[in-house]
Amino acid sequence: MSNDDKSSNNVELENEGRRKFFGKTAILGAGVVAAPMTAAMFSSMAQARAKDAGSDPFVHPGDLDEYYGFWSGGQSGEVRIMGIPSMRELMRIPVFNIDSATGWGLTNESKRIKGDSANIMVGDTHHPHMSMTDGRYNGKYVFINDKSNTRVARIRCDVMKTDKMLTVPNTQAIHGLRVQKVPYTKYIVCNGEFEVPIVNDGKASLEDVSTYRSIYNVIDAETMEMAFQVIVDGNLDNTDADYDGKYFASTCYNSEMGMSLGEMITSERDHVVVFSLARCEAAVKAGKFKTYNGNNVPVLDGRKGSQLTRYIPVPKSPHGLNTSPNGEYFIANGKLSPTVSIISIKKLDALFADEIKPRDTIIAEPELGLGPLHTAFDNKGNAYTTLFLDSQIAKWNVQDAIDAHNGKKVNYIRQKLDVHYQPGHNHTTMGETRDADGKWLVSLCKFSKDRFLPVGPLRPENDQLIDISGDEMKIVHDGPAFAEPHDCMMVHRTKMKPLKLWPRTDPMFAETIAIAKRDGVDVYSENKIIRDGKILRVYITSIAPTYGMTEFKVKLGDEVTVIVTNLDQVEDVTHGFCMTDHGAQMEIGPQATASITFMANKPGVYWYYCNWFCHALHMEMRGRMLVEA
Ligand code: RUQ
Ligand code: CUA
Repeated sequence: MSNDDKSSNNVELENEGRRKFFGKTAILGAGVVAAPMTAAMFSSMAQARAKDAGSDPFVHPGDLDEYYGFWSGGQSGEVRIMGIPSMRELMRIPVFNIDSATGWGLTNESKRIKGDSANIMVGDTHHPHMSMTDGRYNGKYVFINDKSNTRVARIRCDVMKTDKMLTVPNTQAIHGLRVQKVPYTKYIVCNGEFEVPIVNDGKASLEDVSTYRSIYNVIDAETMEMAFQVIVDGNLDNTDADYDGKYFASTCYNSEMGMSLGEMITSERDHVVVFSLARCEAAVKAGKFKTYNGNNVPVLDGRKGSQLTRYIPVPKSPHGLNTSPNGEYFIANGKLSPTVSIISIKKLDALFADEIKPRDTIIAEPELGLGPLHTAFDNKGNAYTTLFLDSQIAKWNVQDAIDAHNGKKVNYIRQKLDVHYQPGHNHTTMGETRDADGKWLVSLCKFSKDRFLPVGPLRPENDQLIDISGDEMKIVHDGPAFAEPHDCMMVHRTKMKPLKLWPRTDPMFAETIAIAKRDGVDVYSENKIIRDGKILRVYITSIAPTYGMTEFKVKLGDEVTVIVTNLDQVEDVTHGFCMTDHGAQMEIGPQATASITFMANKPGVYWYYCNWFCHALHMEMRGRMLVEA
């Protein structure tokens, strides 16, 4: 994958080009002789607009959003791209689900990416996070967890498609997920939420839970293979990384290792577990690990007393874990406690050196309201915490909270804003990086209740956009969302470099091209059928509005793979391929190759057609397959 490809284009340049074009047509249309707008004029206009962008969420038709938002699609198993501040949904990226529009999960290319879990059609995505360099988004990848099937996937941001997927072994239900921020995203870290027998072969019981473990998972971000795992005490919920490349921290809500709700909430305190990356890496190097369940993933023991971890007691059942963008604090959100716990990252060296006690790292525990779940940050030292039970966002000042903890008479609460209703995650623009800019806050509300027209018993959620550029938070938009967007992230468009056309050498379909080569077929020029016993490969090209092959014959019982190569070099001209009555359809982007396999088990004539509107003669873009009896 190369971002230097000709087809790549920076969004800023793209935008400028469009405006130039519109400027010219406007001038011609009015018949007025005027100098065309220069790029410099446009950029100064854009700058002027950007100055008050914080107060105007309205993105006029033809204008582009300032930020990309990556939204998890919850139980839909997908990820969505939003435009911020318009809150328009720009695209959906199928990940763990199957997708009728693109053929994701059905095409051979996507099945290869899904690998050993290709037969699993569902997912539960929670936490999308972008790769970073030195604590700043680098626009390369977005990583996403699948709680329901213990997986992690990677999305390539140049094509906005999933390109890697990993089933995490030895654990169950990947929940919290984050990336290493500094020096760059070498690792993705994620929490195995549910405690299960470490050797889960059916021999453990439901009564004796002494072999049950929870595991912290460290994945190599480039290869998307397991680097190592760490066994912990208690379960794990959410996690985050520091800005020094030294520590990761996770919340634990079930330190009791209880198996029922009652057992899970008995103790007054749970904990945050902090992992020392250097110590873990050294332990792996020194071979101080075990392996389980027949795989070779190094599993370290980070339970209490280990040199790899430290356990910091915090009030009962904490949930979100958020690092402040100045790199100073891990903030654990109380959930059942009305407080958040501020952990000083500076003090962790001393804690790991056993010079101080775990609770000494907590420099304040401000009370914010009922049900604090997650905290976001601006660039002015303020934090924004969702209060699930109060249906509010509390804006508070971190330094004032620390001062108040030290006895100073100061009110650290700046504002409480009603949101609608029961917020889970919230997120600020660029707020999980050094570039936090304090412009927009999104509150992902779990219930919409009366905010939209009723649509039956199942209601959408409500993603609310809040202007935080001034002293006062203001709700400016209600956004209905189907299937729970647990979490999101928002990145400035200047960080992104999406491609317009697929590079012909793209790894997404490299294996398909290699199969064609073995068949002696050049997919860019040839339309050919290769028969291999009862297995048939049908190579078809497409240029709007025709396929390169408009009829072919197969025999009843053949396994047919249709490989379509889209020769169009025009951006936005996507073709489809659908074989009627065979459950087979897919998208083929400009310059891409895609393939799908089905059984010819019904005799007769079947039309195949292009199912993505591509041309005035799109309806005519079709051909016939005869399945001979
Ligand atoms: S969790 S509502 Cu799945 Cu991110 Cu907190
Ligand atoms: Cu090709 Cu529609």
